[in-house]
Amino acid sequence: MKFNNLLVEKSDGIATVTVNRPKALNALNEETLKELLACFAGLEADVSLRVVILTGAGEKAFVAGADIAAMKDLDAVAARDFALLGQKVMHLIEHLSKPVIAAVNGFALGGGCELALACDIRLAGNNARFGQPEVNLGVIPGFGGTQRLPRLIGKGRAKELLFTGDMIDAGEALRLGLVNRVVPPGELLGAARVLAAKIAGKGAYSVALCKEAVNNGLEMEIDKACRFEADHFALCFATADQKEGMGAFLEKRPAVFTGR
Ligand code: DAK
Repeated sequence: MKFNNLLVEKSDGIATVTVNRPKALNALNEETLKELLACFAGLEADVSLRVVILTGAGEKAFVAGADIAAMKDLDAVAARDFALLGQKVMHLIEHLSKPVIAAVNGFALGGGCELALACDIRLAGNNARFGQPEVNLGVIPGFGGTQRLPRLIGKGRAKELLFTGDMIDAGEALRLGLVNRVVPPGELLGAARVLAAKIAGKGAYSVALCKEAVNNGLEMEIDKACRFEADHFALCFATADQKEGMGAFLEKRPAVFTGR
């Protein structure tokens, strides 16, 4: 599929999706959100894919937010539709059966920070800047920022970022647990690919079940969450990858997983 605002490249079971509106610092307008929806739906259906990397075009921005020019004159109904469209994208990424790694190569503000938050793992270039500056525009985050940010870094820290609209650098984001790792900008995509390749070499089904168990379990009471984990653990025993993984260990050879 051809997109106006996205670049998609696939190799060795890894897809790299680049938001490509560098003149607007990759801001998310309606068309870009709809393309992200179509793109990730296609990635979900592609059984040859193991991991997705999401990044922004150019050296300045991952995504500098929802498109302010496109939002300025919305009425309340259109604003709600726009927020729900963005939330659909975040939900699809968060629940994709394949891990999604955000490679944050500059500004990740507002909807851009929310996009990174919907990913499973965040790597940042040391030029990355994060923030939820919506209060500077007289609005609140609309793509899940008031919910995912406190779940990731804690209520008090999230509230400070949400109430002040302050921008933080990559080092502070690392200290707060907002990103997993910070690397020099020139090494960011390489680091994301190394991590993606490592994950791609594991049993795809077990990785997908890990993602599902973490995502769903965190919203449950602990005993129910552990039962949920046990059921997912049991499901692994219906796969060829479980036989291969355990067999290979006992035969003292590397496992070759097929994702089945
Ligand atoms: N939207 C549209 N255009 C943007 C943009 C954005 N978010 N960010 C940057 N641009 C455009 C600039 O207008 C400029 O365009 P030209 O003037 O060249 O045509 C170009 O990108 C380069 O930007 P700057 O010239 O400003 O570059 P600087 O290096 O000087 O500054 C910056 C970079 C990232 C600090 C600055 O551009 C900036 O502050 N950008 C805005 C960041 C921001 O406020 N992001 C949050 C957006 S609000 C909701 C739904 C969704 C949301 C909320 C509610 N509901 C419906 C309830 C989500 C809200 C947001 O994400």
